[in-house]
Amino acid sequence: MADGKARFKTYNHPAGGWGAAAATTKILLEQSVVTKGSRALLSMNQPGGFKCPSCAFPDAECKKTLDFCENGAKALAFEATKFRVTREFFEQHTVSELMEQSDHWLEMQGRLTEPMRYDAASDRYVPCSWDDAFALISEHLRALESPHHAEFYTSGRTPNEAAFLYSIFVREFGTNNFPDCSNMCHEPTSRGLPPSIGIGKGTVILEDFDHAEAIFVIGQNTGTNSPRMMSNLVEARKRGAPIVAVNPMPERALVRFADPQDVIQMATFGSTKIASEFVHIKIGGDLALVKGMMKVIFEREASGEQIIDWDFIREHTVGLEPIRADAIAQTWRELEQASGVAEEQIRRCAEIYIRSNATMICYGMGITQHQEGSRLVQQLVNLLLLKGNFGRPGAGIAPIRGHSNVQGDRTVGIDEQPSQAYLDRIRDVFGFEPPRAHGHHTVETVAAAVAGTAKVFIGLGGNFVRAVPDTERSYAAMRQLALTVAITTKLNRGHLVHGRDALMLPVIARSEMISTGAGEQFVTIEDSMSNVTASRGVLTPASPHLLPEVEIVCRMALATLPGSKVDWKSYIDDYELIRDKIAEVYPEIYSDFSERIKNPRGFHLDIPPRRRVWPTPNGKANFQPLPGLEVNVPVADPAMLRLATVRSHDQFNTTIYSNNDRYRGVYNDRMIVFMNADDRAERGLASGASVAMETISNDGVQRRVDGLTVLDYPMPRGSIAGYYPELNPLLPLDYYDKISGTPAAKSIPVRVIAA
Ligand SMILES: Nc1nc2c(c(=O)[nH]1)N[C@H]1C(S)=C(S)[C@@H](COP(=O)(O)OP(=O)(O)OC[C@H]3O[C@@H](n4cnc5c(=O)[nH]c(N)nc54)[C@H](O)[C@@H]3O)O[C@H]1N2
Ligand SMILES: Nc1nc2c(c(=O)[nH]1)N[C@H]1C(S)=C(S)[C@@H](COP(=O)(O)OP(=O)(O)OC[C@H]3O[C@@H](n4cnc5c(=O)[nH]c(N)nc54)[C@H](O)[C@@H]3O)O[C@H]1N2
Ligand SMILES: [Mo]
Repeated sequence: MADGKARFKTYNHPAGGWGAAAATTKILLEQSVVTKGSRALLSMNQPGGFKCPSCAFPDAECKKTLDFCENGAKALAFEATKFRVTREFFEQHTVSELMEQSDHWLEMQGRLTEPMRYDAASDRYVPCSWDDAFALISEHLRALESPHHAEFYTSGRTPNEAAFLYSIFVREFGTNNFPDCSNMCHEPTSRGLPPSIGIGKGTVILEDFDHAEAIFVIGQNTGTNSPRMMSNLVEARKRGAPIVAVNPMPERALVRFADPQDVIQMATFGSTKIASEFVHIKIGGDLALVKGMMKVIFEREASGEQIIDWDFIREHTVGLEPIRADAIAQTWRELEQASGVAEEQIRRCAEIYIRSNATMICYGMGITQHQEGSRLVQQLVNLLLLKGNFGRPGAGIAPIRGHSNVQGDRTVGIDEQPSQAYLDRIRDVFGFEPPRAHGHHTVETVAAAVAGTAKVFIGLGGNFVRAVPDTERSYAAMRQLALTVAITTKLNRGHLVHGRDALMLPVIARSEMISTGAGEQFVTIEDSMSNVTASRGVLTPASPHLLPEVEIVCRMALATLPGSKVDWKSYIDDYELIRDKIAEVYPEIYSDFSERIKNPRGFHLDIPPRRRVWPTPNGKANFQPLPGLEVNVPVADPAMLRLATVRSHDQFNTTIYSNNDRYRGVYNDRMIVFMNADDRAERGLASGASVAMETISNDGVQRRVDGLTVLDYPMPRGSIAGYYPELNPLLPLDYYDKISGTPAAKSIPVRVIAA
């Protein structure tokens, strides 16, 4: 798959440190943007600058002079690249030829430069004017029998202003079909938390890291996916706060980390041991770990110890008793078996939790991407509630979100299941009657394409076909559509797997300036801890033909909805008018938006559980049950292994920066199966053997990926890992959390067989 030979070399250094510094320089060099990139890096996450286009972790308040990380620098370098995809490029390559290229190759071609339309006769993308592009969209949308035959995807890099207008446009057009990258990501947070605590967002802020007495990091690869959080973990560790890392992969940065921004550590080649407790959990074993910890707590409480915060329980919660009975009823043998963790270690984890007066639980895709992802998130809350770990400094639940504005997009209306109260507000503010029926999430969108009811797909950012499950079926389904529109910055698979008509609409990126008839504009984003801040690009756009996302949304609306009640024209020029409308629709959290955003540090959206106020129907925090110890449908096949599809250190979702994964010791290859040597030997496979993987399912569909290499790796028995998106063909479309719609990408039942 790669240009050279795959290499494996155990990474013995701490994560971060000089390795990260060297990697940053190398990337800027490769994209030929050393001066431009370095200059732009100085503005990233600084007041008056732009927000890092990589992850959603908040930036530190003046703590560091430079607030970016190796992977933020990569995201920027690939956005600011000097390479360009021009009309000449498309003259030279048919779409079928491009389809043969790897995701990495497509990404390396550079930034898109002008709107293009697919020409079936030549199998090429050909230039097309912006006016013609909007006319084609309007023609297709207006020809539909029902507005529900169109699907409007959003990826989480889209800023608030564009996402808000998009949600208004689509609702005025007449549907709530809002598949979103969040539907594959932290939707179990957005759907799981509200019944528990009344809001689908995390409850901690950055300062809480300074007060936490214990931090759990569960199913999240911090050093790679939210590297800026490493500074907080390092500081907490130096203060002596225990950190419990729960992961089937001994992720390097969670074990040891040198802060590349810490001059002393860099100079002395020192590093901080991060996890005081590394819990080598089986895939899907977290439920058993939580129940085991609870069992310890309830049993010790029953024998006279005072552990549980009874004042808090009585005043603020409902539903403790069934949770207690269920935890007590579990046997240690079953808990050990389901978690893969010894009783002794579960007791140590409980001890850390018991001793701490302020516990924070951070979690990522290792928790959400299971068939019971939403209810698993609720179990983490149950654990926190026992000791009143809400509304107190250093305590709370901390979903670590992915895309930089994925949380913000949801806040401002990208929601396929909007509440009736919200729809009433849209009606009152904009004067049209929005559709009331719930729309499609991501999996339902693919299903509608498979069924042939979906006809038009518009993607505001992202790389839908590559991110969704069941690659082969999804590709075939998307190819049946009448029109696909990709509003993007860079070439990706989504442009190549397209409908009969297809458009590629290139946008101004996060790091670039937006100038309109009313002068220079800024956009806003909401990070993973509900801070809203302004983002002002500093670079000249990659091409003079790019448009801002806001303008593209407005012009789609102008072309499609001639009798619209919304003043789309005014929003193209003046983004403050958009923020004023956001304030009108969300007065509780966004009042005085335009004024408050003038604060260079932005502002924090209210999170009622921080004040021990619970916006649930009964006004309480509710313990939520999840019987048993399984978070996935059990499979009765002795050869079955659970596959987690994960990110490497050198990718951002479907964007592959390189074929290396430094911290895991993998170079020049992504077709890897991380596997316990005993599981490998049991299958009669040699170390480094070539293998294939097949999904175990009973829907009669054959799902298989060939060309893989087994790598002996410290995985728990029965748990294996490999890379997303290469292994998405193995993930069945109907294998998802029914509450949130999130595909169970961390627990695919597979067989590994000799090639
Ligand atoms: N550089 C970079 N940054 C990113 C991204 C990127 O691709 N690259 N993507 C962004 C996005 S959209 C997101 S959502 C986040 C994703 O960030 P993460 O949540 O870190 O996502 P993953 O890399 O998918 O891996 C999650 C971790 O879960 C572990 N895991 C797998 N199964 C289980 C399990 O059953 N239990 C437990 N406890 N752990 C398990 C894996 O070993 C892995 O360490 O990062 C964001 N930031
Ligand atoms: N098997 C498996 N599948 C998964 C996951 C997994 O862990 N395992 N993770 C899931 C998760 S958490 C997520 S979030 C999804 C990600 O799904 P998406 O968000 O759809 O995918 P990305 O790879 O982030 O999208 C990258 C593309 O976005 C475009 N882009 C970049 N910047 C901008 C911008 O500023 N504006 C616009 N308009 N476009 C831009 C570029 O063209 C780029 O090619 O994938 C999901 N799929
Ligand atoms: Mo994500």
